[in-house]
Amino acid sequence: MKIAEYEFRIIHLPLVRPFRTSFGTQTSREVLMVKVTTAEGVVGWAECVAMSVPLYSPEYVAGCLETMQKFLIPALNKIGDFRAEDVATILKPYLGAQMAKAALETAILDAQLRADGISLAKYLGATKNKVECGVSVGIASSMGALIEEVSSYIDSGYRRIKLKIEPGWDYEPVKLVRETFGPDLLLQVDANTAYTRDDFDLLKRLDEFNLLLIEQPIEEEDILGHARLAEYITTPVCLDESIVSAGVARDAIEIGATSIINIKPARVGGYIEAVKIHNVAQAAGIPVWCGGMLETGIGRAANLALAALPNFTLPGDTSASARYFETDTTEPFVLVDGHIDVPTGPGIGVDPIREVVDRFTVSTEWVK
Ligand code: NPQ
Ligand code: MG
Repeated sequence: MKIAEYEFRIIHLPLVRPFRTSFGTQTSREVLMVKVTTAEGVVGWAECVAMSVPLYSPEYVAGCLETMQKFLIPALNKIGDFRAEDVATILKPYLGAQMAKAALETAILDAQLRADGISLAKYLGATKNKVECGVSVGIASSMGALIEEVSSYIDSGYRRIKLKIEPGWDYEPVKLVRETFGPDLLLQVDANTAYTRDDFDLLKRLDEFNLLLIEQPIEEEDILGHARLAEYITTPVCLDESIVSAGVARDAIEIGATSIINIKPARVGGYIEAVKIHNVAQAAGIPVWCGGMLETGIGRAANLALAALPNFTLPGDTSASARYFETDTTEPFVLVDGHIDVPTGPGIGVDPIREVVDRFTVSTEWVK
């Protein structure tokens, strides 16, 4: 396959409500969209999940765009004719940049699968045609606002609630949600690295709430610290930020740092590496679930394909379009009885709505 042109669009989409985590508050989503066109005229799409500012990961929108333009695309152009399966190997000399690499690989894979008439779900090894969905709930402005928001998601049918926590917003809100909605609610928490090795006693207090898991309580590099915590508390520890490759996943499992894994394809360089993590975890008896990065429909479609693999046994952060956006870049994904359908068309199976993308575009660039 030969790529004739890369198109980059930066779009700004307003969020339906501010999303507060331990690392900041987002009120709109800046998204870098990637469109590739092959020499035969087949188009592929992906979105880069990096945020505007390097708060969740070291990557950020402007940096990803520069990395792709300056290093990654020239490396691909030097090879000229390649398959999507070759992209990771071609780009390997350039360190890090998982989100930038994932966006390019996914757009190229989408074009390849459209040309071959195969859906991404089938290509990755999906065994389900719909996936069970959870929702991530930001740090609220008050206890009342929290209960109102969680109530509305439960009423919409979400099968699992994830509360964002940070020091000062942990024990009390979790207790209130557990008491309000009862013992059967699937409930988990995500700290986005907000705690340290000195907070283990505080985190142990959450054991009484029978949580499904605690996600990434301490810093990304401290995998041993997570293993120590996992021995100290009964709530299962689930790594997110720390898992940057299948190799790290294998090691983290082996030392007992993670008994469940949040898989985000963009955090590990793409869907092909994500399937490797799925397989490593499956072989070790470790369940996985699909994370979310406030993707628009383009990224959401691809995540749903991945979440349809057999070891994705817990509901993911693959929420409906309406959780984040009033207007999505594709036809909206809707929650039906707690599930979202996995797209079945070739490639990611959805197309951007031209008029919507144009309306929210703030800049466009092309690279041949
Ligand atoms: C997580 N996502 O699991 C992330 C973190 C996150 C759904 O909780 C803009 C772009 C804002 C990406 C906020 C969820 C974000 C973002 C939070 C990702 O850790
Ligand atoms: Mg997380």
